Amino acid sequence: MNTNKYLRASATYFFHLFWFLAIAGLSGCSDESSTPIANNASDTQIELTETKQEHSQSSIASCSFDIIVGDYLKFNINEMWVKKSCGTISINLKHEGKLAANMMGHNWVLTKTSDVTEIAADGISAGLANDYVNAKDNRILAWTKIIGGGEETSISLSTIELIEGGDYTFFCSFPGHSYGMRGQFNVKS
Ligand SMILES: [Cu+2]
Repeated sequence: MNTNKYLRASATYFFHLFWFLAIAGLSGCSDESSTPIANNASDTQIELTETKQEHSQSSIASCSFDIIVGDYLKFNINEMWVKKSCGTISINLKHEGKLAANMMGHNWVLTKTSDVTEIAADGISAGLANDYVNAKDNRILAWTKIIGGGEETSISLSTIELIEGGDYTFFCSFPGHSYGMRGQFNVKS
Protein backbone atom coordinates (compact mmCIF):
# COMPACT_ATOMS: atom_id res chain seq x y z
CA MET A 1 0.00 0.00 0.00
CA ASN A 2 2.72 2.44 1.03
CA THR A 3 4.87 1.40 -1.91
CA ASN A 4 1.96 2.03 -4.28
CA LYS A 5 1.45 5.50 -2.90
CA TYR A 6 5.14 6.23 -3.28
CA LEU A 7 5.16 5.02 -6.88
CA ARG A 8 2.11 7.11 -7.70
CA ALA A 9 3.72 10.19 -6.15
CA SER A 10 6.89 9.55 -8.12
CA ALA A 11 4.95 9.16 -11.35
CA THR A 12 3.17 12.48 -10.72
CA TYR A 13 6.48 14.13 -9.95
CA PHE A 14 8.12 12.89 -13.14
CA PHE A 15 5.06 13.85 -15.16
CA HIS A 16 5.34 17.46 -13.91
CA LEU A 17 9.10 17.47 -14.35
CA PHE A 18 8.65 16.31 -17.95
CA TRP A 19 6.30 19.21 -18.74
CA PHE A 20 8.52 21.70 -16.99
CA LEU A 21 11.53 20.58 -19.03
CA ALA A 22 9.49 20.50 -22.24
CA ILE A 23 8.27 24.09 -21.72
CA ALA A 24 11.71 25.29 -20.65
CA GLY A 25 13.21 23.61 -23.73
CA LEU A 26 10.66 25.19 -26.07
CA SER A 27 11.26 28.71 -24.82
CA GLY A 28 15.01 28.11 -25.00
CA CYS A 29 14.73 27.15 -28.69
CA SER A 30 12.95 30.35 -29.70
CA ASP A 31 15.57 32.78 -28.43
CA GLU A 32 15.07 35.46 -31.10
CA SER A 33 11.31 35.65 -30.92
CA SER A 34 11.28 35.70 -27.12
CA THR A 35 13.83 38.51 -26.73
CA PRO A 36 11.29 41.39 -26.74
CA ILE A 37 9.18 39.52 -24.20
CA ALA A 38 12.22 39.09 -21.95
CA ASN A 39 12.96 42.83 -22.18
CA ASN A 40 9.39 43.71 -21.34
CA ALA A 41 9.55 41.41 -18.35
CA SER A 42 12.69 43.06 -16.97
CA ASP A 43 11.21 46.54 -17.57
CA THR A 44 8.20 45.55 -15.55
CA GLN A 45 10.47 44.36 -12.77
CA ILE A 46 12.33 47.68 -12.68
CA GLU A 47 9.02 49.56 -12.60
CA LEU A 48 7.85 47.44 -9.70
CA THR A 49 11.09 48.10 -7.78
CA GLU A 50 10.75 51.84 -8.36
CA THR A 51 7.14 51.83 -7.26
CA LYS A 52 8.14 50.01 -4.12
CA GLN A 53 10.83 52.63 -3.37
CA GLU A 54 8.37 55.43 -4.07
CA HIS A 55 6.10 54.11 -1.35
CA SER A 56 8.76 53.35 1.24
CA GLN A 57 8.42 55.74 4.18
CA SER A 58 12.02 56.91 4.12
CA SER A 59 12.19 57.58 0.38
CA ILE A 60 9.58 60.30 0.14
CA ALA A 61 11.39 63.25 -1.38
CA SER A 62 11.14 66.48 0.54
CA CYS A 63 12.39 70.07 0.67
CA SER A 64 12.68 70.32 4.46
CA PHE A 65 14.21 67.97 7.05
CA ASP A 66 14.18 67.72 10.83
CA ILE A 67 17.12 65.57 11.85
CA ILE A 68 17.45 64.37 15.43
CA VAL A 69 20.70 63.46 17.19
CA GLY A 70 21.46 62.67 20.82
CA ASP A 71 24.11 61.34 23.21
CA TYR A 72 24.88 58.50 20.82
CA LEU A 73 26.57 58.13 17.44
CA LYS A 74 23.53 58.04 15.21
CA PHE A 75 21.27 60.22 13.09
CA ASN A 76 17.58 59.34 13.33
CA ILE A 77 17.61 58.78 9.55
CA ASN A 78 20.00 56.84 7.37
CA GLU A 79 18.93 58.22 4.01
CA MET A 80 17.49 61.42 2.62
CA TRP A 81 15.56 62.04 -0.57
CA VAL A 82 15.46 65.59 -1.86
CA LYS A 83 13.78 67.10 -4.88
CA LYS A 84 15.96 69.14 -7.21
CA SER A 85 12.82 71.13 -8.05
CA CYS A 86 12.77 72.44 -4.45
CA GLY A 87 15.37 75.05 -5.44
CA THR A 88 16.33 75.41 -1.78
CA ILE A 89 16.13 72.77 0.91
CA SER A 90 16.33 73.33 4.64
CA ILE A 91 18.02 71.14 7.21
CA ASN A 92 17.14 71.50 10.86
CA LEU A 93 19.46 69.60 13.19
CA LYS A 94 18.32 69.07 16.78
CA HIS A 95 20.46 67.55 19.56
CA GLU A 96 18.15 66.00 22.14
CA GLY A 97 20.98 64.76 24.35
CA LYS A 98 22.59 66.31 27.44
CA LEU A 99 26.32 66.13 26.68
CA ALA A 100 28.23 69.26 25.67
CA ALA A 101 29.50 69.91 22.15
CA ASN A 102 33.13 69.11 23.05
CA MET A 103 32.07 65.69 24.37
CA MET A 104 29.23 64.59 22.09
CA GLY A 105 28.91 67.33 19.48
CA HIS A 106 27.29 66.62 16.14
CA ASN A 107 26.96 68.39 12.81
CA TRP A 108 25.55 67.58 9.39
CA VAL A 109 27.96 67.71 6.46
CA LEU A 110 27.21 66.98 2.81
CA THR A 111 29.79 65.87 0.22
CA LYS A 112 30.10 63.46 -2.66
CA THR A 113 30.43 59.95 -1.24
CA SER A 114 33.95 59.65 -2.70
CA ASP A 115 35.08 62.72 -0.69
CA VAL A 116 33.79 61.67 2.76
CA THR A 117 36.99 60.03 4.08
CA GLU A 118 39.27 62.98 3.21
CA ILE A 119 36.80 65.65 4.31
CA ALA A 120 36.28 63.87 7.65
CA ALA A 121 40.06 63.62 8.21
CA ASP A 122 40.56 67.31 7.35
CA GLY A 123 37.70 68.16 9.70
CA ILE A 124 39.56 66.62 12.64
CA SER A 125 42.56 68.88 11.88
CA ALA A 126 40.26 71.92 11.63
CA GLY A 127 39.15 71.40 15.25
CA LEU A 128 36.05 72.18 17.27
CA ALA A 129 36.50 75.95 16.89
CA ASN A 130 35.91 75.44 13.14
CA ASP A 131 33.07 72.94 13.63
CA TYR A 132 35.38 70.13 12.45
CA VAL A 133 35.07 71.47 8.92
CA ASN A 134 37.69 72.99 6.64
CA ALA A 135 35.40 75.71 5.27
CA LYS A 136 37.83 76.55 2.44
CA ASP A 137 37.34 73.12 0.86
CA ASN A 138 34.78 73.52 -1.89
CA ARG A 139 34.17 69.77 -2.03
CA ILE A 140 32.01 70.39 1.05
CA LEU A 141 28.59 71.09 -0.43
CA ALA A 142 26.89 72.15 2.83
CA TRP A 143 27.43 71.92 6.57
CA THR A 144 25.95 72.95 9.87
CA LYS A 145 27.89 74.05 12.93
CA ILE A 146 28.60 71.54 15.71
CA ILE A 147 25.91 71.50 18.37
CA GLY A 148 25.76 69.95 21.84
CA GLY A 149 22.90 68.62 23.95
CA GLY A 150 19.75 70.79 23.95
CA GLU A 151 20.91 72.83 20.96
CA GLU A 152 19.44 73.22 17.52
CA THR A 153 20.71 74.66 14.23
CA SER A 154 19.36 75.20 10.73
CA ILE A 155 20.82 75.75 7.28
CA SER A 156 19.42 76.00 3.81
CA LEU A 157 21.15 74.88 0.67
CA SER A 158 20.53 75.36 -3.01
CA THR A 159 19.74 72.35 -5.17
CA ILE A 160 21.13 74.03 -8.32
CA GLU A 161 24.52 72.33 -8.08
CA LEU A 162 23.11 68.97 -7.02
CA ILE A 163 23.05 66.32 -9.71
CA GLU A 164 19.98 64.14 -10.03
CA GLY A 165 20.98 60.57 -9.17
CA GLY A 166 24.42 61.76 -7.92
CA ASP A 167 26.28 59.80 -5.26
CA TYR A 168 26.18 62.00 -2.13
CA THR A 169 26.61 61.21 1.55
CA PHE A 170 25.72 63.21 4.65
CA PHE A 171 27.72 62.61 7.80
CA CYS A 172 28.87 64.04 11.12
CA SER A 173 32.47 65.27 11.06
CA PHE A 174 33.03 65.19 14.85
CA PRO A 175 36.20 63.03 15.35
CA GLY A 176 35.29 59.35 15.12
CA HIS A 177 31.62 59.91 14.30
CA SER A 178 31.65 59.73 10.49
CA TYR A 179 31.87 55.93 10.40
CA GLY A 180 28.49 55.40 12.04
CA MET A 181 26.86 58.79 11.57
CA ARG A 182 26.34 58.84 7.85
CA GLY A 183 23.65 58.23 5.28
CA GLN A 184 22.84 58.34 1.63
CA PHE A 185 21.66 61.66 0.19
CA ASN A 186 19.53 61.10 -2.91
CA VAL A 187 18.49 63.74 -5.41
CA LYS A 188 15.31 63.32 -7.42
CA SER A 189 13.96 65.56 -10.18
CU1 LIG B 1 28.42 63.34 15.69
